Order: sequence, then structure tokens, then C-alpha cells
Amino acid sequence: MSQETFDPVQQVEVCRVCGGSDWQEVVSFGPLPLANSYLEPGGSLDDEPRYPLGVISCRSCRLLTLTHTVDPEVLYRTYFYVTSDSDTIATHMRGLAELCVERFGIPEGGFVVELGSNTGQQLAAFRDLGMEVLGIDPARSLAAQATERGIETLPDFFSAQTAARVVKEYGRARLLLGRHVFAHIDDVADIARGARDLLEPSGVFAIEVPYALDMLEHNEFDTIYHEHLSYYSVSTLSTLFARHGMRVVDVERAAVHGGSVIVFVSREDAPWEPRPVVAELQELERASGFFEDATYDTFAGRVDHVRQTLAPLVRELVADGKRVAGYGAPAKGNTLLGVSGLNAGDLEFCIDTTDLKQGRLQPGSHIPITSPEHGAQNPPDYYLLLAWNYAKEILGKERAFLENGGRFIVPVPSPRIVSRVEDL
Ligand code: DWN
Ligand code: ZN
Repeated sequence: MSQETFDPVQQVEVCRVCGGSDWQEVVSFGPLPLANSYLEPGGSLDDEPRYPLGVISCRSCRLLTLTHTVDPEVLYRTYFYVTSDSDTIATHMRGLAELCVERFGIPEGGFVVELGSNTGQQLAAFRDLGMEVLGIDPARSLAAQATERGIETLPDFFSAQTAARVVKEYGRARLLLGRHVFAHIDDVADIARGARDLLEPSGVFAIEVPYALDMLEHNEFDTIYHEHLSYYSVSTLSTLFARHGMRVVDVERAAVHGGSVIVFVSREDAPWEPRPVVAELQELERASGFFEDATYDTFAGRVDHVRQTLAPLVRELVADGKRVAGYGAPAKGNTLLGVSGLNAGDLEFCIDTTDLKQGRLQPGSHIPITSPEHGAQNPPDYYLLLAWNYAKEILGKERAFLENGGRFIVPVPSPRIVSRVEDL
């Protein structure tokens, strides 16, 4: 395809799960820059690419999907997100490795493959338990970094084709894992086929995704950005895998990233009987209105409330002579800033622990990103908590800031000011 005709944006017409095309419009955030495209200072800020961002819901299987897809080559080949080294995530990863090994009886030396394995932190937890591991990640620099630390990682997208190559070169896997990557994938049928081929007959595919029920309930609309193509429920994932000769056999809810589910999928003829929790969660989803249009209209109304109240709250504080900065520069913060219209005139800076982000500017809002040390030396009066999914951990370690009169603005479900960890 020539440069002139290549369009990295495609409109979603057909449901990637069920093939349906009866859509309910949920929210529309207009064109926004890519949430992980942190800008070099000094570069031109005028020609920042922006892509449509909105969510629709399939009335047949209730998949929530973005209205448009952006080509994964544009999104992931150069990627700034490195798996957080926060205590919350490190503990979660160790727990997840133990859970998989125990529940599905993976023996020592069992082969574990992870897609979207990033810097290899999760696979290191499996290796510590005696497993053989292999990572697959398209971000070339991350794959190289992981391989350097001893976690062999193929610099590739996972697909049925990659799966066939792994089977040939390494053998079949006991466990295939995808943490916060499955919801980023458009051709999920290809992934399901690849998973089926890659796994031993009794193997398990463990998928961790943000739980759509939590997103709706806690108004976590900022987790909507171009990388997150799908927002899954257990019901929708069950529909998907049933179409590919597989079934959901277990589900764990986890508090990470605003509420996630780890869904365990095996071949229909594998020796794992679905646990009662699978049906229980599907029933909870039904009872929560997951299959009704009204639920999505209510969500859109709550999003609108944040959209209309957050910027005035911050601007009132600034007009009162208060200094406001952002805490964290997570990708989702850029949806929040973009949707609420906050920019460098409102927030002085955003602090973030990620070296790669420091010294750059937030996409869209152009707020400079600095180090936590800079924040400690120039404490603002208020921190807008962009990384709200780590609220407890962050407020716990920012006791000095709070004791000196500092405050946090927690943006979702509805903006509020917090001065103590107990108020969360
Ligand atoms: O799916 C995805 C999720 C799981 O992770 C990706 N597409 C991208 C990413 O989303 P995110 O950027 O919203 O993730 P986090 O992990 O919520 O980002 C937190 C940010 O906050 C990081 O940049 C690190 C930073 N941070 C900090 O500066 N101080 C985090 C903590 C805990 C801190 O104390
Ligand atoms: Zn559908």
C-alpha cells in the first residue's frame, strides 16, 4: 500500500465478537491525540495527530467498542508504557502467577507464554516459580529490554501465525497469558484460534482485562482511549470463546486498574469444569442492566457531569491563587484532560515516576511532565490524581504533602477533594 492511500484509522462496522451491527451510541469525545504519545519539548505542537474517540455498544452481545480503530503499528511499535513497578502491581503479579500454577496444576518446568509481555515483569514471577517462559511483545525496545534481563521475548504481535511459529520452535504451552492486552486487539477471532493451537489440550488462556461492569459502575470513562478497543464483560467473553470451541472455566476479580477480571479459558473438551462464579458473574451483569440501553445512557450522563464540573473546580482554585498540578501521567489522564478541557494554563506540571515520560509534554494538553522529586521541592496546593487507580498507595506515601495542608482532587466517579487516605 502506498503512503498516500494508507489510512491508519478505520471505522468499526461489524462487532468483532458476534458479527452483529446494531449499535447503541454511548459516548463521543471527539478527535483526541493518542494517550501514550508524550511529546518532545521544542517540537511543533501544531500538527499533533488526532483521531476520533467514541464508544458504541453492540445490542446483540453487548461488546463495548471504540467507534474507530487506529493501526497497531502506529500505536505500539514505539511505546512509552512500561509495566508499573508499583507495590500494588508487583503484589498482583506474584499472586496471579501463584494462582494460575495452583489452580491449573502447572508442573515445574511447565511452559508459560505471555502476549504483550512488556518488560517481562510478570513472566519473571512465573520463572521464580520454576516455569519455562517466553514473552511476545511488538514494542521492539521493550522486547529487547526483557530479553536482556533474561526473559526471552519475541518482538512481535501475537497472532495465529505467531502461535504456529512458537509451537514449532518451542512446543505447546500449559498457560497463555495476556494481561491488559486482549482489550487492545481488533482481530480477536485470530487470537482465539492462535490460543487454541498454542495450548496443550488441557492448557489455559488467562486474560486480564478491565471489567466493563467496574468501568460503568465507577464512571471510569478516562480508561477509554485509542489503545482500549474493547470493554469486556464475562458474558461477552463467553460469547466470543464459544464461537471458537472454547469456554470460560473460571473468573477472578482483581482491584487493579480500577477493577479488572482475570478470565480463564480452555478448550471445550479440556478437563476443567466451569466454576459457579462464571454463571454468577453473568447473572450479576444481567441484573446490573448490562443488556439494557438505559444503563449506557446513565453512564453517558455521569461522564457529562465530570466533563462539566472538573475544569470549573480546578479553575476556581487557580483563580483563588492556589497552585494545581497533576499526580501521575498515565495514559488515561490524557482522556480526562482532553475531555474536560484542562491544559497547561490550568495545571503547572504533572509528576510521574517513569523516566521516559519525564521532560516530555502531555499529548493534547501540553502540560510538562516532571519527576516526583521536582514535585516534592515545589509542592502545589492540590494534586489532580490522574493515576487514581493507585489512590491508596499514593496517598499513603504522600503523608508529608497531606500533613502540610496539600490536597488531592480525585476526578472519578465524580470530582471531590480528599485530604486523608481514610476518605478514599
Ligand atoms: O492497558 C493499559 C493499562 C493497563 O496501562 C495500557 N494501555 C496503558 C496503561 O494505562 P495507564 O497509563 O493509565 O496505566 P497506569 O499504570 O495507571 O499508569 C500510572 C502512571 O502513574 C504511570 O505513568 C506511573 C505513574 N505513577 C506515579 O507517577 N507515581 C504511579 C504511581 C503508583 C506513583 O506512585
Ligand atoms: Zn456483538
